[in-house]
Amino acid sequence: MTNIFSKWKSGLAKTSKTTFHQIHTLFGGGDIDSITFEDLEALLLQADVGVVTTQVIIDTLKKTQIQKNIINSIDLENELRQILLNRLSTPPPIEITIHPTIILIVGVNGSGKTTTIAKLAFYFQQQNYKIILGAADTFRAAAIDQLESWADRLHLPIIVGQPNGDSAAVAYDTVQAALARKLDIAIIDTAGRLHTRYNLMEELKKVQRVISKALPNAPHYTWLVLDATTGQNALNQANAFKEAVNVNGIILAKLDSSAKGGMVFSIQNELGAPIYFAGLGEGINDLEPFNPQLFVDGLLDKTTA
Ligand SMILES: Nc1nc2c(ncn2[C@@H]2O[C@H](COP(=O)(O)OP(=O)(O)O)[C@@H](O)[C@H]2O)c(=O)[nH]1
Ligand SMILES: [Mg+2]
Repeated sequence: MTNIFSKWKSGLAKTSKTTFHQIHTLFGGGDIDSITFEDLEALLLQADVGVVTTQVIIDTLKKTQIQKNIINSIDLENELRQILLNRLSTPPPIEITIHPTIILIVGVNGSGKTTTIAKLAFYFQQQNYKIILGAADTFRAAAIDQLESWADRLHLPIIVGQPNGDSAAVAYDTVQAALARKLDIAIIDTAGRLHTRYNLMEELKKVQRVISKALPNAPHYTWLVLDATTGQNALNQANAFKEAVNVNGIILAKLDSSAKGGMVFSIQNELGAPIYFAGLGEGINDLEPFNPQLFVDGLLDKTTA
């Protein structure tokens, strides 16, 4: 378990060092003075917690301070920790009761989709599920190669189409193959960008529609991969995806490269979808199920240098 904590801690080091550790320093011990809340607000905004969420956190902390008559800043910091924790939810368990369960991965170009798919496949492989990948990002030949090389390394079957081919057809074939081979999970990659004559959201809707023709009620999961380094900007993108395809889960990639990890505190509220996983590095093993306690402890850990 200590291992998992150190993974979260090092994965969150950038956000922690730039802002949350300063929050810890701000509280510093001793009495609370009048500037604490203003400085705290500035630091939360700097961590990309977002204007609305920052205000809610500050207001809640002020109310708690009065209600509980807190005069010591260490006690106040503990209240802040609790307030931050209360804003996050543990994701529901991922049910693989339907065979095959179809997982569609969407997100803008470069957000981390393909890498995340490899990590997810590895994660499910460890649980002895039989997996197939679908390379439905037909926009770039390199994208297909990238997923193929992951499939090779993980010894997984993969369905690929032609570069610039029909991505919905690849998705359909992947579901068909998963059914025919009696596999447990199909994970389907998609493009984050298309040729200008197409509309990405319309294309993704089509992919979803075609998948449901191959298997009713599929895709069972449509997960949006967000690039944590883009902070609050990721939320704007996310809303566009949510409107087009029924996103029912979030994966936060590149949390380790981000100093804007504070975005996590507004993400669930704004998108109304659970954060299932966080990317804490580029390695195959660097995808962790999202854990609010480890996240908050990793951010505010008192031993952070
Ligand atoms: N540090 C770090 N890099 C990541 C993570 N996830 C993806 N990347 C990197 O982000 C870049 C884009 O990833 P890719 O999977 O190709 O994005 P896609 O265009 O959405 O498929 C690659 O260089 C990945 O190695 C992560 O969790 N941490
Ligand atoms: Mg890709």
